Amino acid sequence: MTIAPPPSQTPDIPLAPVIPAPVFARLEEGARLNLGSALALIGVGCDRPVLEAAAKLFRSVLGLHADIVAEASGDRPAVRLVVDEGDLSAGSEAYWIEISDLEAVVTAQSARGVARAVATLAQLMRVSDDGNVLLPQGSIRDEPRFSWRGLSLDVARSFYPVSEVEAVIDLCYLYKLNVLHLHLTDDQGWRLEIPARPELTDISGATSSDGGRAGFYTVEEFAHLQDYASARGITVVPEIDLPGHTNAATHAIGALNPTGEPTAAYGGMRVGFSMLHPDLVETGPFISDVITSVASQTQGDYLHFGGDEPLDMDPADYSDLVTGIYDVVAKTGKNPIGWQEAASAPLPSQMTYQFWDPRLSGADMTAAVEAGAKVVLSPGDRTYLDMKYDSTTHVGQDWAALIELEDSYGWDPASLLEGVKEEDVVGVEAAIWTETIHNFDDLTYMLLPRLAAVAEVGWSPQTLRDWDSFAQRIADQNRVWDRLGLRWHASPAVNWGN
Ligand code: TNX
Repeated sequence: MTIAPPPSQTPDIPLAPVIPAPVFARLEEGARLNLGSALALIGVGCDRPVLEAAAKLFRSVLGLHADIVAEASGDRPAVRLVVDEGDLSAGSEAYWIEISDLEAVVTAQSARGVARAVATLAQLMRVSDDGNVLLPQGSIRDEPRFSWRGLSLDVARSFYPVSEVEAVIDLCYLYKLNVLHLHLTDDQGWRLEIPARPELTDISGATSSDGGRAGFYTVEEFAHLQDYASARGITVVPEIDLPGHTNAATHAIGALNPTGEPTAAYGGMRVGFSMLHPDLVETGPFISDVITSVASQTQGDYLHFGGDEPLDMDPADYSDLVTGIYDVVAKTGKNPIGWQEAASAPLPSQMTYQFWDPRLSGADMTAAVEAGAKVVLSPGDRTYLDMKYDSTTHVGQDWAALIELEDSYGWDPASLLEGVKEEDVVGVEAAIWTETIHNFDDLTYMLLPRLAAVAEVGWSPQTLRDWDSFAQRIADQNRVWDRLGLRWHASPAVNWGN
């Protein structure tokens, strides 16, 4: 099978009520496929966990039963999910959906493409008054603009247990994000078990930001989270923040400090004061133990080593350490990624930088891009979802901006930064930092609705990006958030219907 590139949506065809907007959708006005009151799912070439993830999403979004069946009995209508590896030219997340009066058929070249189609179907399904699942008849052809569409979750300042991270993964799944970046270490806590260095989690797994929760993921829990994400076409990118933001490490291991003594636990909001020291004998073995362990625990291709805010660090020490850390990561076979400041070190050109701070000059990163490096865009004034919506928001910060829904939505990755073109951009990533966000309700309140806006920035072609259309389509999503019991913010520029 060949999945041809999708035709373009033309202005006379209304956009489907789906976020992110699909590249092409032609849905019938009145004609519906009636799937009955217990949804039947059939997989062809699709692994069991992928089908189970789909069934769970349909169940939670619709409040109705969905089961996985081998074949539909009689002429019971079903949703058929088909992986057909065929010609790979369309990219692994592309999918087709054809909905007739008999069945809904999804075709994709990979389980990831199927996962994206499932998200589209979950948003298109409605439950009729008599309890049947309905889908509009028609066709959809879709594929992402960027290959990296992420959310960075800071579990270091405030810990989020496995069940809550699963719920965050479910939201990423619903909006077709494919990267969950976990910020696992910082000054306030260390959240991933490193078997060779048990003191990291024994001591700094028990600390957090003031008012936040402590805890850590065991090796088994981290593996489980990655499996859970993978069934939804999502890759976990772990971040170990080095060589600054390291107070959790220096609090647990005194030998990382010139005094030989552990630093005090830190629960405040300051950044940039903690660091590793290149001249101490313990520093190299520590970096290598941690990175080697994290790499061996990581299913995905990327490992994030941080590199941000070396504010109090000698620039030569910073550059030495970052270069060394890059080499250790690269030796594990993982692709290194770091925050934009890492571009001040002489790193190889196959590096990926994550842009975040519009206040910094960015000249080093732009020069690195010119030499061939790639960029993930997380502009603080657009995609930092720990920024307050307005001055009255009860949690969050405002150093980058106050960010309403239209601000998260209204930008184009291809023209955000001088010297960074569309082809230099791997994708976009929202980030939520948790110095002030200490529980799940506050977390989803800050994510929703803005996460859906960033998802559309990363997925949909710029030609389909339109605030009025988005505002209309988002106005329907609170139906889903309410059913899931998630707290969300009613952005005033949207006419929330339900
Ligand atoms: C900047 S983003 C940071 C984080 C803070 C965040 C708060 C980045 C690379 N550094 O350490 O948590 O601002 O908004």
